[in-house]
Amino acid sequence: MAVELTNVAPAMPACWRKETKTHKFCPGCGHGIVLKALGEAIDELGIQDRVIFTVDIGCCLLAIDFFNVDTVQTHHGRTNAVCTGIKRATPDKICIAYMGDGGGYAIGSQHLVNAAARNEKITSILVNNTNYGMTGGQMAPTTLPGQKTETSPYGRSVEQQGEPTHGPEMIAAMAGEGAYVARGTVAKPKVLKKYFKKALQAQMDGSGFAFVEALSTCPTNWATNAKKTWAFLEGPMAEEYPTGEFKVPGEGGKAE
Ligand SMILES: Cc1ncc(C[n+]2csc(CCOP(=O)(O)OP(=O)(O)O)c2C)c(N)n1
Ligand code: SF4
Repeated sequence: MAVELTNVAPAMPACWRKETKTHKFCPGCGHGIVLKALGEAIDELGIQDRVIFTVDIGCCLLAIDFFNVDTVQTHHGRTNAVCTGIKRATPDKICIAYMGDGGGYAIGSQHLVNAAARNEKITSILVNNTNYGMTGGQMAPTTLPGQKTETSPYGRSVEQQGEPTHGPEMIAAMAGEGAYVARGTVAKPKVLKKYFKKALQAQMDGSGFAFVEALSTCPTNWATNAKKTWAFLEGPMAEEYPTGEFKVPGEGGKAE
């Protein structure tokens, strides 16, 4: 359902709230690009009136009033579980879980893994910015080997903290037939939107669990200027985390 907009810039997705406010993300944050791609995907599929959006605690919660859709704020790490409950209670709704890498891969990993194992018919979106953004840049499961954070001042040690989590690879290996799994990046928003559309379509078709990780930027905690922010995203992050489709209903799939 297209919603008539009054004071939204034409480039904004129609499903954004018409009472626009200044967004709350830091300058250069990737969350806004991820959300714009998601909003356009919702618009293009024409599902705004069916969407229920659940947001984790973290900088992702700043998306709570972005879209003109029903939105639920969950406890940190519990977004996939809450989203699953809503979907089971209202199967005709399109339920989207939105979280950070701390929420999804650390405290909430059990919910992500078990939602995938049960092939829950939800769309789960995880923003990988290699740190805990909201709480000041602590090490996350996705922090790169050698990357300095507030809690790894000498760089992440693989010996002590293990290898970074590769979520889509893990979910693709365990989710059942009909699941959709991909990793995109804010460096390629059109491709990211394509993945979101496919992940939403999988839910609309009832085919299986849909999971998209989005590589994103956090210049505030990385302490980077615009040039260094983009260089980190397209250099070390892209190297550690290949983008592409890892599982497509009926097809399989592999990273680029
Ligand atoms: C149960 C619980 N534990 C810890 C916290 C503190 N906390 C708030 S946000 C956050 C980390 C968020 O990081 P991430 O999930 O990576 O999202 P980002 O802010 O980077 O988008 C933590 C640990 C909390 N709110 N609730
Ligand atoms: S702290 Fe990082 S993730 Fe959070 S809004 Fe700022 S740039 Fe974005």
